[in-house]
Amino acid sequence: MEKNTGKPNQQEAKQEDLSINKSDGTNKFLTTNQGVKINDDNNSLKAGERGPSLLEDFILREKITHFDHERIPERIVHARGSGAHGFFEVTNPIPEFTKAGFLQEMNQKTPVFARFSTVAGSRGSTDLARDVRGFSVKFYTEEGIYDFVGNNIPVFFIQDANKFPDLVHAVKPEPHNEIPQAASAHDTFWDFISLMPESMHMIMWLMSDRAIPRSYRMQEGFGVHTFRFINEANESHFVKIHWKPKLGTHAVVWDEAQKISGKNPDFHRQDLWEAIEQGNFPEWELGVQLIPEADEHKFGFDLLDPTKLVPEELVPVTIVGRMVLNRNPDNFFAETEQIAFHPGHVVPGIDFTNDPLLQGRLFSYTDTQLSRLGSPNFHEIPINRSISPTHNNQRDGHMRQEINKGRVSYHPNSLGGGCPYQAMIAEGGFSSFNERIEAHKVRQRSDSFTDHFSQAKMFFESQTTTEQNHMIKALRFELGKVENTAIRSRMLGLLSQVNLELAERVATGLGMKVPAQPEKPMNHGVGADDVGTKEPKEVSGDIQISDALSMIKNPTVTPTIASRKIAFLCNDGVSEASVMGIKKALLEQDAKACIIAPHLGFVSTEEGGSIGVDFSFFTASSVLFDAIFVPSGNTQLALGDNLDAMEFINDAYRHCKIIGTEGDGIDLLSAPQFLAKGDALIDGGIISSSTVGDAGFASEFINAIAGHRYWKREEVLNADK
Ligand code: HDE
Repeated sequence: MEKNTGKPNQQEAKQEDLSINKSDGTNKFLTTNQGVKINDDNNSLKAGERGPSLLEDFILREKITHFDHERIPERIVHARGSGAHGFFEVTNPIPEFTKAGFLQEMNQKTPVFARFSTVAGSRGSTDLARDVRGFSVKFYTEEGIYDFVGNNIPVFFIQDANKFPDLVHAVKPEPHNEIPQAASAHDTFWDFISLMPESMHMIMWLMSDRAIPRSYRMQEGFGVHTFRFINEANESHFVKIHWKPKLGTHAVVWDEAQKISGKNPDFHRQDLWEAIEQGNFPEWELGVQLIPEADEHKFGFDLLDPTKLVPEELVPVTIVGRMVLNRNPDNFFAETEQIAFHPGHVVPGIDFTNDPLLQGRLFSYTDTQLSRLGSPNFHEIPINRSISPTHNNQRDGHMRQEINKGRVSYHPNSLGGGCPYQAMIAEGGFSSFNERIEAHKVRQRSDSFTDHFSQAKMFFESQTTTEQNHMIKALRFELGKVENTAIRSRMLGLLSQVNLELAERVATGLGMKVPAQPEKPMNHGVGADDVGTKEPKEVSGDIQISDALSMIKNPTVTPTIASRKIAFLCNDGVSEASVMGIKKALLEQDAKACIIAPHLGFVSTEEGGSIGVDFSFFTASSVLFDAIFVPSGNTQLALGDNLDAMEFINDAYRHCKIIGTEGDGIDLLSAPQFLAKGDALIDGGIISSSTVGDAGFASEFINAIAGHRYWKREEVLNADK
């Protein structure tokens, strides 16, 4: 009987399982793959010192052959990603809603591996593309694998799986010239979107700062589809699954994102890796919105429609546990690349709904692993292997690892004593929820799926002015890159149905007018025989404003600067007391202080000593830091002549970052080249103290950094109404 034993601390079980496959060459001989010790790994076997290589050289042939086959196809979507190990811990058991073994007991721990990704770009593309982020978590439960395969945005572009290849073809680089990489700002994407009004809610999210997170650690996760939880009594509740980051949800700004892409395309990957190495373990709370079966039709939208979310004001999120990522992989390929997620990997207590997007996904994921990982035995790859034992009658195939004993590989059998035997439901056997279905076979979309604008409008109108401005600029950028004006015009027509001011302000940026009569979408969502039968519905909604949708309206519950990076702009003659005092205060809060100077090595200090330099202005950039500090020092003002230093301060100012100065450090901001000109533009995001070592200053500076950005500055900077 292998039903969940409810053992509370299984968190190391997956590491123990992986350990049998780990290899370490320290203090070992170099060998071939056949175990033969190698005497010379530098020279191939030749007929004479200057002669031809010999085919006989099995060492050379084996090494080159393996190298030739080192690459596997990248994921068709979500190719660029990064992951880590950790655990999930129950903080609020919910046996009344689900019998899933890993959610039953307080403090019960389950090992997990999480992978975060962008969607459109290739494996080597930038982390900071404007894109949805994949958010996948493999739970190694005692009842088998449960995969959460979600995104950092709670809705999706399309309602039916049949449109997914079209969507992905439209957003990927255009097929004739393979341009642009990891970007939606091109004609084919917006051509498709302009003909798909159902995508408008998702487009609002994609044009918001949610699509350019500050860090993988500072983003939410959503299951998108409505799933089911099933309890022991076989009762079903609809469930929407959320991950809420402990560090709060934060983003960068678009100008910053584009610069990061050049300065450090591995920005998110490195941030995740370093945070874990430094012991700042990323953490999320797992929350659920639970809806009784009887309430299925209670809402103004359809729970099966993946372009809709359930506003938290209508159904609150109940927190049930937390996930902590505390261990980096040993090997990127073996773990992060070979991990294979599948929304169809569920355990008893979790089940599907008839969301037509989800239904299509249930087919796609195993299918894609067959070509990506090359064999139906991908479940045997160590990172994919279940920690609960597997026994069945599946056999053979490429690269089979398991050695199945006995003569029986079929069921039912008598020769093997009927083994392996089926599990009763009470023994943990999976049985699908017995939903009653009585229907005609049709290729049609439900009328309840035709309201495409209410929630798009709710999302836009729930944002703060700062966030709305960012969305308008994003649309001006994206549509500004579209060459075909008919596509731009169709988009303006769709935007006008979300919010007229939004459409008009985007139109101003494009130098166009919002069309008086939005163009009717062609063939949208219906078959050729049904054109015109299902128009998008007029705007109506359950609620108009949902504050939960705004990042700025929801500051971090426990503000912290842990793992934030602060650049100290230094020059020869800097005050050591100023640098060391603030550095100490930041380190005490687990933040990172980096010394940036015109050259590497050391800078001499006012006091006659020296301070080690982490980066020169040439190798660092403001966009790679959360805030900057200009210490006191009588030659600091000379930094104003350094072009890179000037760009540093201008960018920090423009991206609404907190800038701290001590003593005469403030003078640097008065250099005429800087956007921030000392007293003239001092705002709430510039924290200064005229004296060095003022404890009040350090805590004010720290509190301001914990607030992420001083967005109010944009009112002065962006007079672009
Ligand atoms: Fe995926 N998706 N998807 N997707 N998806 C893949 O599977 C697919 C969708 C998501 O870190 C692929 O192993 C179809 C929604 C994530 O390894 C592929 C449809 C959501 C990841 C696939 C969708 C997702 C994938 C490519 C529409 C959010 C990365 C490689 C019917 C709920 C997992 C792979 C990882 C990956 C198909 C829509 C999330 C081809 C057909 C909606 C996070 O199977």
